[in-house]
Amino acid sequence: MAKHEELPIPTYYSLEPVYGDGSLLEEAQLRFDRLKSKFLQVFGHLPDVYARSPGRVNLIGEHIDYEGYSVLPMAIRQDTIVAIRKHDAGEAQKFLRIANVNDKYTMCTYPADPNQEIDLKNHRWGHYFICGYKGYYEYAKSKEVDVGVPVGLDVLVDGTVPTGSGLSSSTAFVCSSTIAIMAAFNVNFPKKEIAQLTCDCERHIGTQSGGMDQAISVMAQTGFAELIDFNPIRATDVQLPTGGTFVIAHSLAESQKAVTAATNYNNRVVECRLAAIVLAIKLGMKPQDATSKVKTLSDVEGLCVSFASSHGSSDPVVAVKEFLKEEPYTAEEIEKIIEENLPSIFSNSATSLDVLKAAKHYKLHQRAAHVYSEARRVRAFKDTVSSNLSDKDKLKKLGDLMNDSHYSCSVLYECSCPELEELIKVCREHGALGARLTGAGWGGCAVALVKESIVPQFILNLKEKFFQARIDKGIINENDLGLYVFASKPSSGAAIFKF
Ligand code: NG1
Ligand code: MG
Repeated sequence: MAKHEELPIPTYYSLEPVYGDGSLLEEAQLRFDRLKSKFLQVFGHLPDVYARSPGRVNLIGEHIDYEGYSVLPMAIRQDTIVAIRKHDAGEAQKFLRIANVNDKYTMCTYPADPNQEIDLKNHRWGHYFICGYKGYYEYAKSKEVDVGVPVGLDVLVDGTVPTGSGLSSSTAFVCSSTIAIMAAFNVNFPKKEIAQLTCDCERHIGTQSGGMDQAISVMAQTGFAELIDFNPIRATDVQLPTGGTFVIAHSLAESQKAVTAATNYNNRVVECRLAAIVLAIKLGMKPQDATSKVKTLSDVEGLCVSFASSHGSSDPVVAVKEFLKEEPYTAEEIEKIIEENLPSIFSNSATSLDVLKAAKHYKLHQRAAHVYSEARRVRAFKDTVSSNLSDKDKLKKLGDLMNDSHYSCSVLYECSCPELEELIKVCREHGALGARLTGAGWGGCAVALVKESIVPQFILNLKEKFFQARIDKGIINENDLGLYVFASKPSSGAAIFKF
């Protein structure tokens, strides 16, 4: 059986292979019918082809993918679907017209130019499509695919992944867009290459993200979570224990990663890079080697572990405790240790320079301690799932690992928020074996592991103890509750549809 990552994106001629049967299939049929009729109404032509790519919930392994460590997400049923038509070469206008079934997102028009810059100061929802557009052309060129002269494109989008929720709505949109463009030009690549190119091109939006979201969105298999490894990117099916269900609940605090990147997401990427460089130097590397070669904490794990082993341990956190003080570092303190000024280390990244302008200090010890301990929890999660423990004992252990992960995200990485803390407390008090923030944090969703038999009661408890107060204040409508708290099963990945 060929490995997932070697296979191209599958092309289907009906919806069943992705949406199964029953209510999900009916809902999908309605969405695709509406997409087709609206496409005709807006653009006056039928689409050539369709693509879809799902959102994801990360079960464990938070803020470590950009540090080179494995993570363990699963695809959810919510996805972005895209209908696309390539203009004929002769057609005069060379524009990309990106429309959305949701009128909240008005049409965006861009030139048919793969070299166009994305205006980060003037964020528009359509910019994510341009990330995929640029990604396709950048990659096709590197593969010497003859892309011809860029032609205009008509595109219609329908996304059901809640935005700003830590469920990767942005990535579902970038992946479905990129795959739709490929399909319109009758080009396909192995999934691992699409996962990598969409990871690289989504960064055009300004966040220095890792590759987790794109890898799971592209390579997910129905019924399995996936262990995602990097360098090179690959996915291994993970059969979750029976008897447990993952319930996703939204804290109703919006996580606007693209807007707050300089002080949140990208700030942590910079802190991890600096922690890795300082650790390397403390562990004997010459400063100019460390500043030029060390990029991530996984680059220096070997040095940390060999230090730890001389102290009878295999835990890299032993080296963090020894060599990184717990007090925050000032820029000056770091520059003294690394013998170079920070702006020159990050001179090739405008978004990192934004971080340096905004940062007051750097919590190197805490960020490194989180990353190394979180990487171990992912391995422990995977080992537990494949152990010969009873399902009951597996679920208990997974729940404990999820709770430990949340503690580390909240206290060491400081990417939680009051609403998430309240929601997770309610989850744990009302039946969750484990509960943690999922995705970047600073808002968005929590994921709870719940015994299958009590899921309906659990969701009712969340409604009563968390959502009811928000319903009473009019923050959400009672009949929309299913958008904000729902059980999720490991769902399928990206696909192309031709009807
Ligand atoms: P979200 O914000 O949930 O889409 C982000 C990053 C991931 C990963 C997680 C934290 C993007 C596109 N994705 O996910 O790479 O770093 O945060 O584990 O920014
Ligand atoms: Mg995202």
